[in-house]
Order: sequence, then structure tokens, then C-alpha cells
Amino acid sequence: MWALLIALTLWSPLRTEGAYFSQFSMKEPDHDPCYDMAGRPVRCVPDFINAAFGKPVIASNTCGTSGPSKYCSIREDADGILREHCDTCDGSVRDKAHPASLLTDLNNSQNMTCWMSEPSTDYPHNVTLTLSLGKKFELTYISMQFCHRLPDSMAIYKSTDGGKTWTPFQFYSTECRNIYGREPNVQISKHNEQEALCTDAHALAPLANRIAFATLEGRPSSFEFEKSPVLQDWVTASDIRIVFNRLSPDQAELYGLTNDVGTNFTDLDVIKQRYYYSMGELAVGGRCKCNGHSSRCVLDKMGKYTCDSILTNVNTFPIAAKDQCGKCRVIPKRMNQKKFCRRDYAIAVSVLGREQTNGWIKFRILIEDVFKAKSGSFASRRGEQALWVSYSSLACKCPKVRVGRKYFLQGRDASNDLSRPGISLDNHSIMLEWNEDLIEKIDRFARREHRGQCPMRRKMAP
Ligand SMILES: [Ca+2]
Repeated sequence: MWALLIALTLWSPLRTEGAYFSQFSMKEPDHDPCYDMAGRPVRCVPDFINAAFGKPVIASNTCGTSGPSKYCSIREDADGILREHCDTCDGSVRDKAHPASLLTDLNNSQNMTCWMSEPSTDYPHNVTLTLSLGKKFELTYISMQFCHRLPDSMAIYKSTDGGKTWTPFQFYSTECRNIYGREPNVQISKHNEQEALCTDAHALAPLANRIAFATLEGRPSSFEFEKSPVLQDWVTASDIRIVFNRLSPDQAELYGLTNDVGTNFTDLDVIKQRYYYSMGELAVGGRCKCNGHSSRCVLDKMGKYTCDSILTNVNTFPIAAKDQCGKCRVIPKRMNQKKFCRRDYAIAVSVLGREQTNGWIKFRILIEDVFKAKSGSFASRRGEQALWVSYSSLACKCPKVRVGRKYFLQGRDASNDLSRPGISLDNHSIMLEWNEDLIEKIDRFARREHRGQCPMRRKMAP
């Protein structure tokens, strides 16, 4: 188990391959690891997850919140030449807004959604991001993928008391001594394992777009982590705060320029458009801290994240015998035009979380795309929604629903059951694991339906 952790500690903070993160999907185990095959409780730890996924981040500053603002960035064009491109940030226009919620949304490397601060020539320019994880986690890394340039000086803090007090976790700066009063690149010994370091390593790879802080890297006791209360304490956090202090050292030059050469304000405005912080993904890898008695964390009735003590009881979760399940119509072998036409909605959703209620599992889902839906129905709006699946369906893995995965979902608008507001799965529903090849098919089906080319209904529909 800790081989994984050790592998992470050896990982360089500047590598950027996305595959690294995809291996830690938010998968759920096939059987409960807190119980052995005979149902006896055994020591267990929760799955390794991205604890930041879907959680709100509070930004002290976001562009376009008090009117549109212009920003520019340098990008490589199709001809391989770097050019400056400018655009507008406007919080009131969906496609032009860059809110902090885009830091923890589903990460798509082809189409990165980014939070962005208001362009500013302030120096230093302090902007804070605060993320509450909802409970204590043991953190292995904090990874930040940037959309624009990497910040020159940045501090990471952690809290273990829900954000009341903060402890330094890590500093990044090309001037550790000047900005943070710390010696750069200090070696950690057994005597100061709980100390935040300052490094300039991020500045050595200016073209990298990710900074990742591995919490145990360089700390000698990480190889016997389970025997080190000091390091167990060090990696424990309930909240994370990132403070950007300076985007680049040449902001000082910028200031000098206005004083000595007398650049006028028009020029300063143009320069300003290049000075902002922009991050596309804030990921926090860790395990929900359950002291060995639970295998995962869930939202309780009060909406608080807790170690799950109900789901880990193997007897409360039905495991169906294969012959009790029958054919699973929810997962069809093929999608076709008829199936598409005969359902009221067609949406793409990602699953954010799950909780257990009486006889049903309630999944928190994010509706990412609506291909068809009746206006006013639960499926008609993008955003968060509840998806209800009965125990017996899940016991038959019909469908198999995993937190962190994306699905294509179709169904009929059932009569409104007030006890289960949202979307309920029934035997008319279709739920398929998402893959990009589906888009073409869905588009084709939707176009044909739009043109009135749905297959005729027989009188005795099956
Ligand atoms: Ca994003």
C-alpha cells in the first residue's frame, strides 16, 4: 500500500504528464476492503482520491466580476509560432467567465477551463484561493495546472481545524529569502520534518504548466510513514490555501519603467493585460482520514463529509446472486435511433458523490451537456442534480455507477415523486459509460429526430 506513497515521494514536482493523475481515479472498490470475504472487519484505509474534485474554491479576486476586462496571453499557433492573443473576461457571460469553480471541475486536457484573476499591475499582487475539503484528509500531493504563466512567488498553507488557523505547507519563489524570509532548497533531516520548505525549482522549467507539491518528498521518515506520528500529522489537512504573491520578477521592472522612463497610462494598461494568475486545475491527492475503520467518506444528512460507517457494513448493502438479476436493459449493447427517440431526455453527466438513503442510493451528478430534454424537467438544465438508483439495481450492477466517472444518460420523465427530487433510474433508462465516440452518434440521432425522422411507433410498443 505504502509503495504507492513512496513512489509518489520520489516523483519530481515538475513532471507534467496527465497519465500520472488519471491512475488515481475516484474508483470505488468492488468489495468493501474493511471486511474480509467472511464479513469480518479488518484494518482498512479509504481509496486514494482527488479530494478537491467538485468542491467549491473561494478566490479573493476573479476577473470580470465588476465589468469586462481585457487579458492577453502568448500561445503557439498552428504554424508553430508564438503569438500574443487577447480576449475579454466577463463574469456575466458564460463563455467569457473564469470563476473559481473551474478549478475543481472535470478536467479535460483538450479543453481546459480556467479560473483567472483580474489583470493588475499591483506589485506585489496578492491573490488567495481557499479550498475546504470538508473533513480531514491525509494528503499526498497538491497539484496545480496553470493556464497562463507559472507564478514566480506562491505559498501553500494548510489548516486542520476547518480554516481557523493556518500552517505553512510549502513556498515557491525565485527569491525565497526576500519574499518569504526562508533559505531556498533546504535539506530536511529527521529533526525538522514538519517544516515548510521554499524552492525555486519551478522556475527552472519555465515552459512547464504544472506545479505539484508532494507532501512527503525529501522527508526521511516517509519510508516508515505508518510509524511516524510527526509525518502523519504533517500530511493531515482539512483545508488548503494558496496565496499568490508575485506573478513574475519583471513586475518590478514594469514599475520602474513607469517611474523612470515615464511610460504613459495607455501603455501601462496594455502591459497590465498580461499580469494575472490563471489556473485550470487544483487537484489534492489524498485519503479521507478514518483511522483505519472505514474505507471511504460520504456526505452525511447534514451535508458534512464523514467516514462512512453504514456503507462499510457489508450486510446493509445487498449483493445479488447472478441469477437474480436478469437482463440489464439499462446498459444496452448498442444505441440506436429508436432508443434515442423514445426517451424524453439525453444528457452527459459526471458523478460527483454518493450517499445512501432508504432503499436508494442518491448520486450527486453534474449535468455537463443536454442533447435533448423537455423544458422545465430535471434533465433540462446544466449543473448539479440528484440521480436516484435503487439498491437492487446497483446490487445487480445494472448500472455500475462510479464516483468521478462520466456517463451518457437517457430516460423518460417519470411522475414527480416528491421524496426523490431529481432524476430516477427505471427500466426505461439507459446509462452508458461516456466515451468521446458517442458524441458523433448522439448528434446524428438528435439531428434525425429534429428532422422528424424517428421510426414509427407500433401500437403495441414493447
Ligand atoms: Ca478546470
